[in-house]
Amino acid sequence: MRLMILNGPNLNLLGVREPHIYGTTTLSAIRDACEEFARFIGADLTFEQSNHEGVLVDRIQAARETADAIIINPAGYSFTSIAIYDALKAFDGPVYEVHISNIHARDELHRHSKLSSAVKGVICGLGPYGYIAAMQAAAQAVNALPDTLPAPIRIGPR
Ligand code: CA2
Repeated sequence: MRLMILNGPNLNLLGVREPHIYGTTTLSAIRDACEEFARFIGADLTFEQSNHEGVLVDRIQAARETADAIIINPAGYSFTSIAIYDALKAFDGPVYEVHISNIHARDELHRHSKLSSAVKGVICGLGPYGYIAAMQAAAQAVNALPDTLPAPIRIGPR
């Protein structure tokens, strides 16, 4: 499975500013954990962060040729970006939206993601572990979890 993980604006500041909201884990530590989990499930991973909406749109478009699933933490663009919404709708594989914090428990400005109706699943409030949970869900969705994992993890209850 080819997996693309995209991170939106200001997530490069994770672990450095506002730890009371977003915790103390840096984006580089999250990347390391995702790379380790990708090796564990045999996935090819690209992991990127951009502060620019157009760059994120370009990456999502490129994923049409290079990825089987997308995981995106759109950060502030969750609440504003029709361009990212349109790009995600044009991707054929499963897309998972991840938020480190529980956006439903946040202030009005950070509560309603415009992108959620363009994705297969939303994970929020699990902290950095949300990325690993999303990777597992993405691999399960495209039937790419290793056979060695227990059936409830690979295929879930039927
Ligand atoms: O919880 C998340 O992952 C968010 O996507 C993070 C976004 C926020 O706008 C969403 O409501 C929820 C903000 C990312 C900004 O990250 C910072 C990290 C440290 C210091 C300042 C900003």
